[in-house]
Amino acid sequence: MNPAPPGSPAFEALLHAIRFPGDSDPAETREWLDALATLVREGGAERARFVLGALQDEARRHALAWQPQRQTPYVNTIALPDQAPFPGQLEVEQRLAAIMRWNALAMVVRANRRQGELGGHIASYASAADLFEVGFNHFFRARVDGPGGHGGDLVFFQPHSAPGVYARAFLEGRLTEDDLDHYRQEVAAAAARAGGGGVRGLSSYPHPWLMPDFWQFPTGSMGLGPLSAVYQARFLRYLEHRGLAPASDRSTTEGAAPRRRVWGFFGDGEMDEPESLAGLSIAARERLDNLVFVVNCNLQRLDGPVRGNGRIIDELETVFAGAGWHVIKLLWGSDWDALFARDHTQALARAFARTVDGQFQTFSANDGAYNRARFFGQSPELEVLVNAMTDDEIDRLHRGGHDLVKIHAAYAAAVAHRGAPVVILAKTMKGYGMGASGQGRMTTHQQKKLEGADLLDFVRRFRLPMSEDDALAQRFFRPADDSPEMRHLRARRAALGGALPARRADAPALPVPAVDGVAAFALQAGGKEMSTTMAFVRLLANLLKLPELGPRIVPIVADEARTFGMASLFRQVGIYAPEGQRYEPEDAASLMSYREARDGQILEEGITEAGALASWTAAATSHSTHGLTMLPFYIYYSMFGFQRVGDLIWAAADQRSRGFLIGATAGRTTLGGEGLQHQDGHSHLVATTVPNCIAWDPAFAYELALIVHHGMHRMLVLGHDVFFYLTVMNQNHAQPSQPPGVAEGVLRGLYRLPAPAGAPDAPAARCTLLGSGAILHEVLVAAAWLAEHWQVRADLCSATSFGELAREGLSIERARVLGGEMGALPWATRILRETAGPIVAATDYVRAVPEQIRAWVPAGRRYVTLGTDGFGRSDSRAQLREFFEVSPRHIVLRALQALADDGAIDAGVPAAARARYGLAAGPDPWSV
Ligand SMILES: Cc1ncc(C[n+]2csc(CCOP(=O)(O)OP(=O)(O)O)c2C)c(N)n1
Repeated sequence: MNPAPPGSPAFEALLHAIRFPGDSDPAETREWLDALATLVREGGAERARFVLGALQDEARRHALAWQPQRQTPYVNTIALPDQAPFPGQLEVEQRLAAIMRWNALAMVVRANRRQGELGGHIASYASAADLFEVGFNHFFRARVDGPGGHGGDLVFFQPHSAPGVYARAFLEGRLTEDDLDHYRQEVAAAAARAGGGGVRGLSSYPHPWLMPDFWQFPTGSMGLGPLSAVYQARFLRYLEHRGLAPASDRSTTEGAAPRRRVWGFFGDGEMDEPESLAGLSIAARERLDNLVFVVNCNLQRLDGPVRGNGRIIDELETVFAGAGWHVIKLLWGSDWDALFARDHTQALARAFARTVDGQFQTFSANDGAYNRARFFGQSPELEVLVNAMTDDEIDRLHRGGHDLVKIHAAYAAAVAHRGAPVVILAKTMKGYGMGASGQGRMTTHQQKKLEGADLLDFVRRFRLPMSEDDALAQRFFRPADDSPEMRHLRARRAALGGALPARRADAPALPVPAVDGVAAFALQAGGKEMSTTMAFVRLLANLLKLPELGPRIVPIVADEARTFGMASLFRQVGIYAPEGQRYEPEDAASLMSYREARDGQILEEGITEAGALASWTAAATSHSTHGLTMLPFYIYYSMFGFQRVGDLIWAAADQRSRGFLIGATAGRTTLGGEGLQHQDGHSHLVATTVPNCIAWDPAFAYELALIVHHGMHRMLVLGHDVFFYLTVMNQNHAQPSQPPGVAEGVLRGLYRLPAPAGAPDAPAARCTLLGSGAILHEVLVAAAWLAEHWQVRADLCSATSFGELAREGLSIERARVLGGEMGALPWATRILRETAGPIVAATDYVRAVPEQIRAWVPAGRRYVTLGTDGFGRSDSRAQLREFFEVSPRHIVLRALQALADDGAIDAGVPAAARARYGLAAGPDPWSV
């Protein structure tokens, strides 16, 4: 019982002591508190904030080293009187949510009953269902074209909650029952389709690659979703500021077009990923109030609690608030309102402050009687709050994230917030409603089965109008078309523009000029000294000047523009900065001055390859997310690409990105002094593992120009969902003009180069040298030495893409074996057949790169590969090429050895060559 009646002096004193333990002068404190209360009452909130700010300033003057706490009590941020009214038909929406839950559950359980290995998740969507449903019914806008239309909101869904999104699409008539029965059975569905069935397989997680008209954003790899969502929101602003997309409503004016928003639904466990938090600062710095994160705080991850001994919501509150986000805590449902209203001693807040998440989880896993005894039984003040409630009512007390009214209020506050991104920390229960075997259990994440009593409990708990039979058989449930549920569902989506998620791929094509119009300098280089990096930058500068294509190009750098000679672009097209340039740049007088502008075109990301890749992906998928084709070129240190942010590249590939990744100063020996952590010898190998990535290692400026042009044609004109990876290097070379007739070979990955000057007409023997990128130049010298020192004639080939040669070879081979088209010859075989003798292939990458074509080398021809396996070193390019044995003398020796092994020259020649060039056995460069 309350020790004193509320309002009495004794009660107030008690309350004060509880709120401010250790107060040495309660009367004085009271005066200050009363003064503040008067100020708020008479001056209003604005005035009160001003005075508190002034006090803080004064406190600093007195060097009090005082800071306001970022963490607030464990209660809802939105007070009951400030809660927006719920506009929907609450009961209908509750029933709809229950149906989604059921169908999602049935989908997983049925798939696993059929084939136990398929997997899937029930518990995550069980916690997220209400959060999704309020979005679908009230907030997520679909894209509507034409006047008065809307570009569509961009929604990132928590990946293992995908069954819930399918369940909704089923009710909306976008998926059939047969489709739901092919959840995680994409191969079987494809086979059924080939046989005339209309069924489609449903991917485990959101994968635009697998369901291109449905999913927009792959989120299956934890952490990439949050990062991508931030950069999507930023890219949306970039398009607006550059005048490429209609400016979004920045006011709250009634009737103004609602702004496009990025909504991101993520797990609380997922927030542990470094990428999840990596974009928080930029989102706040650029005031991205078009971005809402909803963190589904069910307090559990896969193995156990997210923060058993702490409170993840408190932790995330301080992290997000510290980064400058507006934080909305959505912790307790409406049925708690009455308890809070009766809780005059703030016993609830104090009890929450003592309860860690591991304990909250145990409370969710147990029933009302347990919660009465163990939570409310902690003190008389708590006990009295629930003494008029039954155990069942206690059991049904909702967490905020399971209360449609509270969720709606939080979302409404989020979309009304201006000047900062918003995060909603929604407290939910993992496995909500899954009964004694699921809800809040440690093992719930892995649960794929639900049987007998649990199924019936579920149906009862959510009041689903299903027969026991249907429940036990896990039949899908679809209310009649004219039921209030279905009518409401259709009406709400119609009001919000249609179904979602929906991926579109109907952006108009962009014209690509003829290659000689933009790259004559490279095609007719005529021996001019130039590096391929320089050639790339010059080509980019020319493309940027094109009236139609130019504005659609998005140059992206992660603080390396100067390294790659791109500083001139700062002035030419400006660096995107939403606030413009609020300072006089130190180099204002220079022709290449550092120019930031609100409509700047370059995305200068600072030192974040992950952020740069997320920007690149946003631009590379603009054709589908914005119906506006953009063409990003992200240029970076090649070591910090596929290796550093490879998983982001994989996700970009899933998302059907179109654009260019430029691995600059690539190769293990081309970066000279930079050493072990900078010298990349394997990005080309990783690149070949990404199915829609086409990787190129050009040696000459004309190759580079032809390849970039080819890529633009495929991506912008033909609309192929591919992206190009090109390696370029800073080493200057005399650039030849494009020889006649080579274009096809350049673009298929291999072509013959003209014979080297001084090639003997009547050689002692013949061999073939293959090279790519930087090392092709070593190969050219080796060919000259072979002729001059050993009277051996070398046929020369440039291999612009080993990966493409290998892919084509594999396809042809497969078709032959499976009885498809016969007789086609892989391009590599065709070209190499025109050459003679053993073949030596050398690149600036690991040997596995040229090894990819071994199977397509013409029969009977010896094939020797050279490469840069091992850790890099700091030294000059020449020293490094000696060390990795890709210098001319090593290439010559290998060619001679191959000829000797073939019996084409005297067996003693290699020894003579070793003596002549001073080569002897030593440790392997890759030895450890
Ligand atoms: C990068 C990465 N690591 C691990 C996983 C495997 N995984 C999938 S879901 C999951 C737990 C997710 O927990 P949480 O984010 O809290 O979401 P919940 O299911 O609890 O809603 C893990 C570890 C993954 N998908 N991606």
